[in-house]
Amino acid sequence: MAELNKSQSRDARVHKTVVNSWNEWDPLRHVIVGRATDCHIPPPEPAIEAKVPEDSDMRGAWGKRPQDTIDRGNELLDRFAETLERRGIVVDRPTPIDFSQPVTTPDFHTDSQFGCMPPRDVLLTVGSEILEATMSYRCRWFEYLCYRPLLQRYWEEDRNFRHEAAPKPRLTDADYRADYLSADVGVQSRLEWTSRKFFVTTEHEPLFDAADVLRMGRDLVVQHGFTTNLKGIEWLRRHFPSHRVHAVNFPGDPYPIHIDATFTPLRPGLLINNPQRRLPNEQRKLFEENDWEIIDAAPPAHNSPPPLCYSSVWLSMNVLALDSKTVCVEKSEVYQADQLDKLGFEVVEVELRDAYAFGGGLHCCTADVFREGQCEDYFPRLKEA
Ligand code: DAV
Repeated sequence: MAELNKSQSRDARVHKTVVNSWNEWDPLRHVIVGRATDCHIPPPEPAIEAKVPEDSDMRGAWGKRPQDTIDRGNELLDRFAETLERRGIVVDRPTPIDFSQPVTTPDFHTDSQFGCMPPRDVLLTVGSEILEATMSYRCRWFEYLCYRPLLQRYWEEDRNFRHEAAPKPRLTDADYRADYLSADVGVQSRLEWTSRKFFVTTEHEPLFDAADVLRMGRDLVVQHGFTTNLKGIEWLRRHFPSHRVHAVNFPGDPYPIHIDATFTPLRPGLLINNPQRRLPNEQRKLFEENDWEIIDAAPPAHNSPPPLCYSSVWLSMNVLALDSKTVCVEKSEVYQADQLDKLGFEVVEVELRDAYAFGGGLHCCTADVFREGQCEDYFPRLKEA
């Protein structure tokens, strides 16, 4: 075996895929990094109308994104993948489908799909399982297909790997509150609605995006918002009976999708929270009683998102921990980098801002396959699930 040349040894390593990841901070060894290829701005649909900010340049625009921006996005994603590989992390990439294809199911129609830049939204890795989320946008219903070549390979290579898929939702109009469909709801009404958990998604059927879930060992912390409803959280609770599943919500966010620009664990005992979207006091107890410190995240370095971007400026805190001492931060996010540096982390600068528009930041564009470590209890004062 010592005689293997480089490409053979790489093959040998690839054939030893093991799926295992229990949290957001143990040493990362194998990850999926998304692609910007063929990414489309999807046509209007209820969930998207609710999320695209009222003053966004994306309102009314849809279709394939300009090729030069896709090329630039891919260049940055490829470089990020190389940075991870240089640190010894195995990186896999999705296989884009033709996102220009319309989708018609017995229940809905959409004129195009979205893309496969943010695997974090679709794939939830819990231990030796990767679970395909229900998703909650019609244009993202088939996005799991981009990851099937990888998941099938993992299934062949790792006999303990559990490949699971949550029940595909119907996504009829019954899943969405018509109140949100008016283009001029106004930010004040949105803030009032989201603070009382009146979100665009109804409780018609279980809905969740994987990026609403934080993995913290035995505990899963799930954001209730536009992309995950209470039935989705209940579905996760029944699906992971050995875990404790906690619903959280963040008043202050007029467009609450995905937890990873709002509440970011960095290492056991330390979380940063978006200061404009603070966890309500009642919900802080869970963390404080178990010796977790929640501190305000540093402000973003930018006043507005890049062009044609869904996400807010708070992608600044959408960081990827490589282990509990090392964190990847977007290169232009100098305040976030400085805060992490002062907290004692090694900061790895990664240029990604020109790829944000395709689906998010460093955490969004990755999905864990393998982190060292096992399932631990970081909330020892909680009673059994
Ligand atoms: O702040 O716009 C972005 C999350 C992307 N996964 C935000 C949330």
